[in-house]
Amino acid sequence: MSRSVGEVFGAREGEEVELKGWVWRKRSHGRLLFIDLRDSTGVIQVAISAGRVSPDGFNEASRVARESSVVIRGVVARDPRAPGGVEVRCTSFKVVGEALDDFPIRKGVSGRVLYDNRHLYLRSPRVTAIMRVRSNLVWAVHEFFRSRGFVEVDCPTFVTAAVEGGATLFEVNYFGKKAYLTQSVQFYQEAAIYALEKVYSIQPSFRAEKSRTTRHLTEFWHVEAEMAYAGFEDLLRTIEELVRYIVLRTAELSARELKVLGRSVRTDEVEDPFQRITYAEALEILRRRGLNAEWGTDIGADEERVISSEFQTPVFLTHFPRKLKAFYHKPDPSNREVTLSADLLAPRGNGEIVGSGVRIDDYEELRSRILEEGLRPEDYSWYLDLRKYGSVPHAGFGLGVERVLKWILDLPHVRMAALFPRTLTRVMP
Ligand code: NSS
Repeated sequence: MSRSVGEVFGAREGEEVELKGWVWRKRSHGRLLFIDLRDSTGVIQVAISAGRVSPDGFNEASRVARESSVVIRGVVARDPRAPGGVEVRCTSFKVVGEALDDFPIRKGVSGRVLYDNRHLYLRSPRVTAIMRVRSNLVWAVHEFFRSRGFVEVDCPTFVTAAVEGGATLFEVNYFGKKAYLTQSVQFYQEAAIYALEKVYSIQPSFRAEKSRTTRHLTEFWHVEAEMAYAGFEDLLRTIEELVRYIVLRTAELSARELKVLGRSVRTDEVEDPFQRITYAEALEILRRRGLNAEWGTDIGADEERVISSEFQTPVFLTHFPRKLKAFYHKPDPSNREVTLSADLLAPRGNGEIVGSGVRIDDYEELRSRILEEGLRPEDYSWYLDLRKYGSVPHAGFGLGVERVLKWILDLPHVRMAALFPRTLTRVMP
């Protein structure tokens, strides 16, 4: 029976195993060859000596090029000289699919070459490990919501109106009509809570953002949730518990991958209660640090870096002015200039990972905010309808999967967290 590389590391000395994988690296010492065999679970050294395999097998192994697919059989041996202390001493070697050309992914090639060849670069053990951590992270998100009675909903991608302002919409020709790719499924979730009360989704969102930063993708995966009968405090508590759960659970599920990456997750960063500061307090920090920060200043990447550097935990930035937030945000009843909104900033300059808020639940108030923003109530007719039939206080949030992974794994760029990243300059491969 075939075994995975990961299993072989735990196998008995002397056990016979079959492995199916790819040639990651090769070293030749005349009649002794070493192949690092790669599969989805790791890399293991295979020693092929001329005396142990058939002459045909040895010939095939001598000629085999990097990234050819192979099936090998052999005996498990503990050997302190082998990476990870285990090797397989080969008894049979068979090529399944020969590599026809030199593999373009080599040590020292530029980032551009790596991402032009993302379809091949994915095979690198480090990228494989990141994708596994991502999968664990998404699993943790499902566990969290399922254990709390949230229902998963799948929302449309073609939409007809902006959620987060019109500037970042991708337009699509929808049989001669104008449609857009969704920026957020929030409005559909708001409709769904009147049936399901607590819902969540994990879907792609699209933003035509012309920002060349280390944290912007034009297509990113968005964890979003919406809760009926929820207020500001419920909202912040849910976000904090989710983020803490994601970090701790992903670390727990990803021990092997973290070893490959040479990383440990900073679980200490989420142990204490997350700090909270208002927008007004954030401005004071900025001023203290010599930045120009008048009321109404947008909190961009640079400002976020300065603010989050003052805290060891993720920090909630709350009560943004109405003008800085989308029209649906509910004004704070005790100061209507600001909204019951909160962004969560990750430590170490990673910036915003969550955007959230309490929604306006009053029909007339929502309609007048739509008009005030220069939007057309007709475009939001069904969204307004939700406030006509048994409206309730409600709140929700959105969290970017790639941004959270960037923070947890301390990656230099969000593109490293996406299988095939989409950015301002890249839609291929
Ligand atoms: O624009 S957000 O702050 N908020 C919303 O879209 C709400 N409508 C969500 C909701 O309440 N249901 O985006 C939420 C998060 C943000 O904090 C980031 O983590 C992520 O989505 N995000 C992005 N990640 C990567 N690239 C880009 N361009 C991006 N934009 C937002």
